[in-house]
Amino acid sequence: MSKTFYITTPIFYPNAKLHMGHAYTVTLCDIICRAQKIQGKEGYLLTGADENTGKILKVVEEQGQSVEEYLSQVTENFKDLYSKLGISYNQFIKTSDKEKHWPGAQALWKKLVDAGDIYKASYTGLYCVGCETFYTEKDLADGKCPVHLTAPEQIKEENYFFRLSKYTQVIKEKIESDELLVLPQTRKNEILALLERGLEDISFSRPVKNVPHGIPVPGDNSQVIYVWCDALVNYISALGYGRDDELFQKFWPADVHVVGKDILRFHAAIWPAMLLSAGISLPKSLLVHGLITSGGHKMSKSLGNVIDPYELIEEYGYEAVRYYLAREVSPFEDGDMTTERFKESYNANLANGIGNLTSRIMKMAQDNLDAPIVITEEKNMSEYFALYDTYEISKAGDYVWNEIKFLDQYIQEHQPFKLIKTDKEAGQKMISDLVARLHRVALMLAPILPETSEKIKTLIKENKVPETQLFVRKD
Ligand code: ME8
Repeated sequence: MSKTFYITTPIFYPNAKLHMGHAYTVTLCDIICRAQKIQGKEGYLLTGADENTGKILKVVEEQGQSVEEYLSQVTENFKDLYSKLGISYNQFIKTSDKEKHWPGAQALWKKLVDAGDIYKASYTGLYCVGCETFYTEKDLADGKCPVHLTAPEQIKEENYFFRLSKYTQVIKEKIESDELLVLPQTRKNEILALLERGLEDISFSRPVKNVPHGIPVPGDNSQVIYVWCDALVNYISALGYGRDDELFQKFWPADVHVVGKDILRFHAAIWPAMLLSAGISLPKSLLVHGLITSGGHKMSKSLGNVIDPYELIEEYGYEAVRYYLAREVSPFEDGDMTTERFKESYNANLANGIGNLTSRIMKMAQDNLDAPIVITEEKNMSEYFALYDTYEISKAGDYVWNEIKFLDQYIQEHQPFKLIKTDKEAGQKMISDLVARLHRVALMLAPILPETSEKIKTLIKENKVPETQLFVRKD
């Protein structure tokens, strides 16, 4: 079995602030990667920013900043949120990075040219400015962009095209056979249906005037590489593809690209086609998660239902956010989030759940045990960690909280604090066993609540009650 585990987030656009949806993707990746590291793999988590977009030009102009200044500020903001969420990433790739990213994008472009899959054509197409994407009639919903629900513009341009159509059949076979595993099944069906209808060749470059800070097409400075042969390449350029490929040799193919369902087509059709054309192995899997809604609606400023991750972190602590995203949102479906549900779940499962249980057990331990318990090697954790291998993160959450509930009930029924008064030895044994089970809970919590996991382990090592409650109840 492979010793490495390479996982990626999408690279996010720098034109809007990151919100709970983005926080979800990176937190999910962090949890999955931590679980693999706990199981002994060398994990590598890549994230970054998709910066060569025309979308920022207006903002930059309005604010009187240079593109570089603007982008470096956005990167700081992204990194700030990641650090507040406790994300342990290995690299933050910026597509404006001429040293790290551009050689890879240009090297891949040349491979596509060598394979005969890039050609120049005059193109009239339906362009959605919001998506920066050309749509075909088939892609539109009632003549409108399916994402922005606005009518696309007719644009005529001279562009380079990529022969995507050529790869339809082989990609279909690879997805059908799970050689490229698309999870969940609903998304696999969705992409197979799309492939069944056939793929059209797509525009792969833009005139330089539209994105002056974009990556020049090798051999033609009048064009820049357009979105997908730029953004998608981050997954390999970050590993040194096209410059120094030590990391690439070590970590590619990716174990999983984690993406939202909005960018399924790009990752399950365009990216594999590019890799096939260039003779590079395909990623092993795509985990396509749903979108987070709030009160059943897409988060939007006009509805006033946008949930700001910073506010929740400020009020409840970052682990409360990680907990909610891990347990209350399934990676396979859309998930809903309201501040009311957040608070309810926080009180029930963190303050009254793990927080309370830790205090109860450690109080009995501190008062009645002569020394800290000795932890022997934990057995039978594999059933639990296997849930992470199939990305069943909310089930993993249920598993731990069932154990927490069980221990609460056990204490209720057996009352070790009373037993100790009549039979010291039996009472001490029961309390020691409870501490040992709490230790197992701490180990299981490590991917989701890494700080709490460490705190509990330390309390057990010192045989002490927490000085302050792990999670304070909110009224
Ligand atoms: O699409 N719920 O960038 P982007 C859950 N740059 N996840 C959400 C979400 C929501 N409501 N909203 C956004 C791009 N996301 C391209 C990607 S990759 C080579 C290029 C997350 O900033 C989710 O992961 O629009 C989604 O796929 C991604 O943010 C889109 O981010």
